[in-house]
Amino acid sequence: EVRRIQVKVTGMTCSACSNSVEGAIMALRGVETATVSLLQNKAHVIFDPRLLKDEDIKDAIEDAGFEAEVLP
Ligand code: 9UX
Repeated sequence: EVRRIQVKVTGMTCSACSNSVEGAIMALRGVETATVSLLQNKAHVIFDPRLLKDEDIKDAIEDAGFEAEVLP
């Protein structure tokens, strides 16, 4: 059982930004896949909902220095 979410990420201006967001998400235990689109300002994350909450993903992105909003 996995959960998939899309997160709007604001503040990424180069591919190093999107790589660091991707790395910050992937570093969380329970994340299976994280793909970040610089052009779409979005992250797509697949994770184990027993280990992480949506809010944990948001917090990791914000700790990396970007604004994040989990999309409905
Ligand atoms: Mo390049 Mo992205 O300095 O902040 S990593 S713009």
